Amino acid sequence: MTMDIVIKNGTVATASDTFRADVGIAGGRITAIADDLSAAREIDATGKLVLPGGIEAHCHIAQESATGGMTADDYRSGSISAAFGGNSCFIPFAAQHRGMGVLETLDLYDSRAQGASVIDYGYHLIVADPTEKALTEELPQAFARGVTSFKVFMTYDLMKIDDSQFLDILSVAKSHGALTMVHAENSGIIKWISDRLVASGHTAPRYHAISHPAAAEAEAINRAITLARFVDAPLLIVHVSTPEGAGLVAQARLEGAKIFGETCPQYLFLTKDDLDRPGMEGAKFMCSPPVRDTPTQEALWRHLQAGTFSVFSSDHAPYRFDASGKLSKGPEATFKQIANGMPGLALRLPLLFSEGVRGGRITLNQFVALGATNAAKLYGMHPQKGTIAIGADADIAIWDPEETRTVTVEGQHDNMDYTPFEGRQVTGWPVTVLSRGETVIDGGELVAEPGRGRFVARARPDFTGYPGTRTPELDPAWNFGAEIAP
Ligand code: DUC
Ligand code: ZN
Ligand code: ZN
Repeated sequence: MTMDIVIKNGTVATASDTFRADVGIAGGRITAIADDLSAAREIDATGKLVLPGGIEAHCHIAQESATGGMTADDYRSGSISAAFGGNSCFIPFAAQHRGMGVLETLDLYDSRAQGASVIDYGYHLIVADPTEKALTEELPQAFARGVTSFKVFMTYDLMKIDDSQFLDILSVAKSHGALTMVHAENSGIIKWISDRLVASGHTAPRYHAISHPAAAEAEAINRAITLARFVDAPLLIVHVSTPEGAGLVAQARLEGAKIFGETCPQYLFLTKDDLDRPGMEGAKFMCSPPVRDTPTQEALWRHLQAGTFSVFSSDHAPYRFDASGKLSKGPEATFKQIANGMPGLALRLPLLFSEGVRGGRITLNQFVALGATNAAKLYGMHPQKGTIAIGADADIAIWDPEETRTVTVEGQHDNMDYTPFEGRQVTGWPVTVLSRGETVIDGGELVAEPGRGRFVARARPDFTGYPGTRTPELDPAWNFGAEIAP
C-alpha cells in the first residue's frame, strides 16, 4: 500500500478509543491505521497525541450584525486562527437579515469565503426573515446546497422570530432533515430590566450580566424545547450559560427528545467579575448570554462531563476594543450600545484540554467528541470528518500534551486587539494541523495558502436513538384526520 504521509509513533484518540498506532494518508484521506507504517514523508509524533482535527461549529466570521457592525475576522484571518487552535474545519454563520433572500445570503457568504479560508468550512444559515418564499422554496434549496442547519433568535428586535415562525422553521427543517439551532433568551425580560437599569443610570458593562438574568435563558430554553417537541423536530440550544438551561436540556434528552446543547469556554472560564473590570474594560467580556459566576461554572463542567452538551464551541464573535467594534458608540456607551461577543477561536480546544482533560474533569475521548466528532455527526459531516478512521478526510491535529504557554494577545492569529483569556497558563497545544492530508500548521507556523479550504456540502444528521415525541393534536389518527405538520 503506497501512502503519501505517515504519522508515526503517536497516541491516537477518537471519541471512543485511545491507542498507539501509525496513521497513513493517501490522496488526502486516511488509508491505514496500523502498528508500523512507512511512507516518503513521515511525521514523528512520539510523545504526542494524534487527534481528529477540531471542528469549530459556532463562530462569527465576516458577518455583519443587524445594526451593521462587521466582525473583525474574515475567512482568511478567522480560518488561520482556527487552524492554530487545532481545527481543520469550521462552520461560521451566513446571516440573513430582514429583506434579504436566503439564497442571496448564501451567495454573499460564498463570495466572502471563497479564496480566503485555509481550512474547510460550511455555514449555518441564520433565518431572520422567514417569508413564505423562504420557507417553501429557499430553505429547501439551502438544504440541497449542503447548508443543513438553520439558526434562529428568540431575542434582538431585528433578528427575533415569534413562536409561530419558530414552529414554521422547525417544521421545514424537520421535513428536510435539517437541524435547527436557537439563541434562547426571553426578549421581554431583557428589555424590561435593561430599560430600568439604563433609566436609573446603571449603564456600565457589568450591568450587562444583570440585564440578561438566568431566568431569561431558562424561560426561553423551556419554550424552545416545548416548541421543538411539539412538532417532534431536532433542536440544538447554542451557548447554554446556566445550570437551569442545562438542566432543561438534560431532562429533555433523558425523555428521548431530539434536543442537543452547546456551551462555550467563556461560561467555564470567566465570570461577571470580569465584566466589572475598571472603566470600559468590562466591555471586552460582554457576550450574550453573559458570563455568570463560579457555581455556574462548576455546574456547567458537571453537565459537560455527564453528556448534556454535545458540542463545545468558541462562539468567536470578534469586535475589537476600538471604534470599529466595542467602542463604536464612544467611550461613554451604555451596555446596551456595546457589541456582544468575544474572541476565542484559537483557544477553545487548548482551554478545554488544559482544564478539562489535564484537570481530570473529562476524558481525552470526551474531549475529542466535544471538539470534533459530535459536531461532525450533528452537522452532517460524519464520517468524512471528525474522526480518525479508514476513508475519513485526513483532518488531523497533533497535540503536545505537555507544552505550557501563557496566553497573550500577541500570540493570537486573529484580527483582534485583545483576548479575554490574557495571562492564563494553558498546558496542551496543537503543534501540527493537517487538512485533507495537507499541512496547514507546522511547528507554530502557517504553511498553507488561503483559499485551499473547500466548502463542505453537509448531509442530514442521523438521529437514531432519539425516539422523539408524538403530539396527539398533530396525529391524524387522533385529530380527526387533519394533516397539519410533517
Ligand atoms: N449570539 C451569538 O451566538 N453570538 C454572539 C452574540 C449573540 O447574541
Ligand atoms: Zn446567539
Ligand atoms: Zn454566536
